[in-house]
Amino acid sequence: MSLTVYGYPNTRTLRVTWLLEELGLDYNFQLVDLMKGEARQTSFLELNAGGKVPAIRVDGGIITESLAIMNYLCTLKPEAELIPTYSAFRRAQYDQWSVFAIAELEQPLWTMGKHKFALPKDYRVREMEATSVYEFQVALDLLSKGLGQQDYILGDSFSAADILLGHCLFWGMSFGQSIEQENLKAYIGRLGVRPALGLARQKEKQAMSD
Ligand SMILES: N[C@@H](CCC(=O)N[C@@H](CS)C(=O)NCC(=O)O)C(=O)O
Repeated sequence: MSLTVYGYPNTRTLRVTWLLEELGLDYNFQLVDLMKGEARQTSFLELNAGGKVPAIRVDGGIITESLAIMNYLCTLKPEAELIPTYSAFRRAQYDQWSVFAIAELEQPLWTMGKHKFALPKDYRVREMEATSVYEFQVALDLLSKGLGQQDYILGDSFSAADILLGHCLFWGMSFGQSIEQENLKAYIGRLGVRPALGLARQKEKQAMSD
């Protein structure tokens, strides 16, 4: 099977490359330089009409949307158990926290990003910032309660939901958001030292210098 990730550093692409490194699957990283407008070029729009990364090509087929890509990749190596397969209830908890990451934790960060740099200038509303900061803090409190004293969001074992949540937490820090909950600080520390994350970051760096 041949697998290509279309991506750009410091974006949601990291969710996919981090997961691939955790799974130990081979892949090619194809840089789509967002700063040079490559995502808006016809060749890329033919792959992803939305002009966004990440996208993956698997044996000729294209998948977009980071969560869908992640869930698909987990099915390629079910024995890694990065999505629970042993219990429908566990799977539902995995879905709950993945959707929470996208809908609650990511959404205010993306709103901040859109109104700072991503939207065309005329559509940016400065006042969205305060609302988004507030919403991110509400989501952090919910995550903190859900995590409790567990090491990972589903308990003792690491899952792909931790990648999504961890990515949003790193994103929040890079946007200068304060994260005061002690259990979240420890969670960030635990996720941040995973070798697979380091390998994924190296791959991105390498792609930029090739
Ligand atoms: N919902 C999509 C969002 C993808 C997305 O917005 N990607 C950003 C980078 S993180 C992008 O490609 N932006 C380029 C653009 O909008 O021009 C996902 O989770 O994959």
